[in-house]
This record gives sequence, structure tokens and C-alpha cells, in this order.
Amino acid sequence: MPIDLRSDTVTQPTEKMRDAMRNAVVGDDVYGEDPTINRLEQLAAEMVGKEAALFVTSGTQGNQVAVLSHTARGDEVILGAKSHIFYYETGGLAAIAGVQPRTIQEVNGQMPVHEIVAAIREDDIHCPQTALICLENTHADSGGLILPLPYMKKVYEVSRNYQIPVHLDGARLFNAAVGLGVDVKEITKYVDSVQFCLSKGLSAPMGSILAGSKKFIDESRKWRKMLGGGLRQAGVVAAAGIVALEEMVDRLKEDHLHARSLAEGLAQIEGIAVNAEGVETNIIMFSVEELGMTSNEFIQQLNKHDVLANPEGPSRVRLVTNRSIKEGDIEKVVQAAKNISDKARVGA
Ligand code: TLP
Repeated sequence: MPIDLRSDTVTQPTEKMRDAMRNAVVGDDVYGEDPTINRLEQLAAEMVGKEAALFVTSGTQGNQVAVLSHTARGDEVILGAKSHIFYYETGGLAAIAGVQPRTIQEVNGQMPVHEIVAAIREDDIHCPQTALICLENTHADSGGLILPLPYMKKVYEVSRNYQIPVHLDGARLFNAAVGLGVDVKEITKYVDSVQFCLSKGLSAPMGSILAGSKKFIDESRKWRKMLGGGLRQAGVVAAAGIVALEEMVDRLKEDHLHARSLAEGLAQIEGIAVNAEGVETNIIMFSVEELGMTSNEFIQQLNKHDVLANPEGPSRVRLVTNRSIKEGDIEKVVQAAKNISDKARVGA
């Protein structure tokens, strides 16, 4: 088996999840009759401190449903230029919700607050309505950085002043909470709605949660139906989601420790540029530019050492630690990277 660091989405369900799935009591969720889904939604809402929650098929579906519920066609949405919602959701904002993205370049995963304020539209006949601000925590493209709580608070205060809702793409929300050492509600109290993934480090086979006010979730349930996400006996997968929330949150610490020690190992290798102290959660980004290789060339070499990774731009490589990592794997990856570096520098 290769060491798979392409993403934390590659995690397999645990034995306990498989048992829970086999034994799940299910019903037709479009009629609201799946007791396992109902339990998951209630548990999730309680955990993030919101009135209600909705089980959705994926993070992308949860984010798109949230945008649909918060906005009307022609509205403007303020979000990061490298946010997943803008960058990696196949243009869903424009194609599905019909809204206009107003992007702001993030610095360490954060859109500068004064730029958010400056981007809010005036009440003018020529202007679209600024209907939503989206944040991402942890911020994937910046290498899994955590948005500091004072930053979340500031954005929330701005949003209250201008009466604009805030949606959080919290695909890795629990990584942020574990990284900060706080209850997840300390983060979600600064947003109106939140989407988080069960299928990443938490290891469930599929699904995300969208949470918010009861009114917001009632509306979101209709949009989810329109997008083809009205589920039937999906308690078989929601059962794994319950195990994910009850048992898998604390273990994210392990992914973070692995990421830090992997980054520290990589930082010793000539030609690899990585900020090991900057690794806050489970994502490591590093540049191979100095080796005179593209990220794809470097990854092809890694593959020969049985290590899988993803490119993030022409010279940036992304590694995401996850539950599939076994004892000794970190050392093997560092050794593989060292061999590639040695070979590249001899050939140069
Ligand atoms: N991210 C995936 C890929 O789509 C890039 C990954 O491997 O990291 N928000 C954020 C911040 C995400 O990182 C992702 C998935 C999503 C939303 C979408 O979740 P899914 O894949 O469940 O639609």
C-alpha cells in the first residue's frame, strides 16, 4: 500500500463505523423519517451551537446550498481569491446560485478586514447587493492555517454592522478547534452558517453537515432537494458520521503532530522550501522550485518511492496527513524526498 498523502479524504471508515452502518435503523429522509440522520443532524447542531443542521452529500453541496439560501440572483458574495468555494467548486457560485463573486486576496488565509469593509456595496441603484461574506477555516490553500478567534470576531462585528450574514466553509473545522485547543462553538459563534466535512480527517466515508438557524436550514433543505440531494435511507452513511463526531475529533491531534514532524524533516532537505513552524494543522505545502523541478515531476519521483501527493501550482507540492499513516511512514517520506533532492542536485 502506498503512503497516501494526497488528502485526508482518502481515509477509510473505521471498524466501528462499519458496524454502525450495518446496524443503522433507517427510513425515508425526504419524509424526515430516518432516525439515524435525525440523530446525526441533532448531534451536529448541538456541537456547533446552532438551532438546526442538515446532512448533505459533500462539502461542495453544503457550501452551494448555503450560498443559495443566503442570497438571490445577481447578489454579490465577498470571499477569498483562493477559497475553495470560489476556486474549486467548478463555478457553482455563478452557475447555480447566479451570484457574483467579489474576491479578496487572503494573507495567511485571512481576507484583510479593511478590504472586506471596502468591498461592501453601497445602497446604490447601480450596485449589486452584498449578500454574504464567506470565510474558510482551516484555510486549505494557505497550508491549513487556522483563522485566529480575534479575526473571526472582527469579521463578525463588521457583518453585524452591515447586516450581512457570514458563512463558514469549515471543511476542516474540527482541525481548527483541535489546533486552537478550544470547543468548536468558540469558532462557530462568529458565523451564521457553517459547513463541515465528516469525510476528511474524521474518516467517515461521505457526507458533510450544514448548520445554522432553523429558518436557514428549512430553506436549505429545499435547495438541497433541488440539487438532487434529497436522501432516502441514507442513515446507513449517517451512522458513520455519528461515530466520526463522537469518536474521531480528538485523534486529529495525531494528524497535526505527524504534519509538524514531516515538515521539520523536509525542512532539513536542500532545495525544499517549507516553513515547518508555520504548519498549524494537517496540511503541508512546500516548494521544489530550487531543485529545478516542477511539482508534477517531483510527485512522479515520489510515486516511485510509493508516496502519493498532490500538486498545488507549478512548483508547490501539498501533503495532507491523515489516519492511514502508520508508524515509520513519516521517516520514509522524508527519506524519499531526500533521495529525490540528492539526485536532482547531482544531475544539476
Ligand atoms: N477539498 C479537497 C479538494 O476538493 C481540493 C481536498 O482534497 O482538500 N472546502 C474545503 C476547504 C475543502 O478543502 C474541500 C475539499 C471542500 C470544501 C469540498 O468538500 P467535498 O470534497 O466534500 O465536496
